[in-house]
Amino acid sequence: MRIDILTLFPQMFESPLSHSILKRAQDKGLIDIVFTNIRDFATDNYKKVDDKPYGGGPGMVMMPQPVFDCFEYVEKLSPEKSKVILLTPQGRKFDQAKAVELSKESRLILIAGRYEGFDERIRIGLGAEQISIGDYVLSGGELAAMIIIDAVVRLLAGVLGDEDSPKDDSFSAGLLEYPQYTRPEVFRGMRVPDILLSGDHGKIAQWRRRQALERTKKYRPDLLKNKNTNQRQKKG
Ligand code: 4FV
Repeated sequence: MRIDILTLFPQMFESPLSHSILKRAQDKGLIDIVFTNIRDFATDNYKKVDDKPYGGGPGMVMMPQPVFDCFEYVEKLSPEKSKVILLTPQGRKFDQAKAVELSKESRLILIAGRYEGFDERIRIGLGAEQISIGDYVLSGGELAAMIIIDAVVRLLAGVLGDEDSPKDDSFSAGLLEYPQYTRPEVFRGMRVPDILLSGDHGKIAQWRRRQALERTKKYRPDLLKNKNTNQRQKKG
């Protein structure tokens, strides 16, 4: 998978992408991550990429020209069809289902904004999909882009070793994950549930399912509503 990132702060990505799973995925050639600085496409001497909002109001807005020119330059860098994503609080909320969907693309182009946001013609003109990582305002879209990269790349074949397969991730079945335990059997008086020591995989799977359901009911009942809605929709 090729991932292009358009940003005013490419250096912000250096550290998060150069450790553990994401570094290994790049070293294995499973992903190719390319950064392009939007400011390199500013046309005036001051390398201006933002301007005052029409109609007044606080803050500054990302100008269309530098983003369009940067995008059209990046698009030509590779023949693959790309999925263009604008990171913005106005976007559809990112979730595991969207991560799975994006992991099937051959190329992603992520556009990270700054200031108060993008001139609306950027969204319209680039036919970009808007994605939000949550209902809060960040100082920039870079962290949001990193979160999407992490959640998508770990789903790509060959990225996660078998030891940590995403198969029964939280949310993959629309439920929170069941409780996990590892050695020792007793820690500070707290015992591992006997069922997990029974070796009866049928009973263990049943216990885990029940635990996942109970936890979801307790901590995220909203997920159960979505789950039932999705199932009803599937049944049609
Ligand atoms: C954001 C979010 C986010 C808004 C203006 C950066 C900031 C500036 N992006 N999910 N929440 N972006 O807050 O994706 O462009």
